[in-house]
Amino acid sequence: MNPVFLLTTPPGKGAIAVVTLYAERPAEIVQAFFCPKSGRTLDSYAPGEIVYGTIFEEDVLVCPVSPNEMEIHCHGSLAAVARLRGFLTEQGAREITRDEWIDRKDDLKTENQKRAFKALLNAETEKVAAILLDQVNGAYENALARGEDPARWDAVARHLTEPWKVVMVGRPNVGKSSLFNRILGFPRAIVFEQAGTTRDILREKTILDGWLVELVDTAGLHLAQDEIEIEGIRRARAEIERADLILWLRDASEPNEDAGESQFPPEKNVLTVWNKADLAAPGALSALSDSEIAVSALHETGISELLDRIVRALVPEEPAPGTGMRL
Ligand SMILES: Nc1nc2c(ncn2[C@@H]2O[C@H](COP(=O)(O)OP(=O)(O)O)[C@@H](O)[C@H]2O)c(=O)[nH]1
Ligand SMILES: [Mg+2]
Repeated sequence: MNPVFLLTTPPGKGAIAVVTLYAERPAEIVQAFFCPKSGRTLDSYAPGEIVYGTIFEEDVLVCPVSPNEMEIHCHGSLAAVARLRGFLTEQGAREITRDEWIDRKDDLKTENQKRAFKALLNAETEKVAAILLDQVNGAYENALARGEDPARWDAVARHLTEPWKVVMVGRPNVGKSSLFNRILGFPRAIVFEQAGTTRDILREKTILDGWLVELVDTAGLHLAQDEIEIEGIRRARAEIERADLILWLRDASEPNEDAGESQFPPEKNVLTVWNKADLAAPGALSALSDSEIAVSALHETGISELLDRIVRALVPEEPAPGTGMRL
């Protein structure tokens, strides 16, 4: 086993840097430059014990993790890490990347487990982390062994690392930007009573029920004269092509008004959102279908129901713990 080491924490990114050394006898390498304060030799410490000491003047903690693995916790500055790197290299240890480290991990047997582990290191929500951890522990291989077909979870699996795309379209002034801000919970987009306020695409990442979502506000779809608006509409169409869900906003105060373009690609998931429900005529919203919902972005009514509907449209069935997914 040739000695190698990994910078677990990128230098300069934290107060403490953690460097992990893998070797036949890691203590022999580390004691060349590390002095335990106790005066004992490093190899007299058992795995799990923490050893306080110094590398020249600098305070360091050394943790024997297992017979072949030793962590060194030093100051996180670029200079301190560069010096430690130099010492380890002088002792014949080679630095490895995170990818090489994952490839060497012998508890990760399959490519799916390795991909899950890489994704887990960057998991953004507890829900995503729990699903990825299941895959690290072999949920996908177990599902195959039970004769199940994990392919039905492919879309969910893909969106553990790449957000679901939810695109808001509709005529100018129906309240797309108001609703965009409401869902995000902060005033990201400019809202204005004049049509044509949003001309470019606005996108913002958010989390809905633990799932990663990219919410996209567009210029709307309508016949425009001015060239900037026309380009905005062209961009909105491009977003529609890539959407996992389209929120088609309609104005509940003018239900009979021409709704603008409604020819979405047939395979697309579309939820019709009647906004400005506060201005709707009595009874106008009483007979909505399963693919319609009424809200008021201004008065914040119907928003939590809308969020539930968005989540159920994206992930119709919540995966049970232990569900196998192909990454
Ligand atoms: N009464 C009412 N007004 C709204 C509602 N949502 C948005 N508005 C108003 O409609 C106008 C256009 O809103 P905006 O979000 O800019 O529409 P967009 O052009 O579709 O992005 C603004 O004056 C908003 O305050 C709502 O639910 N009820
Ligand atoms: Mg707008």
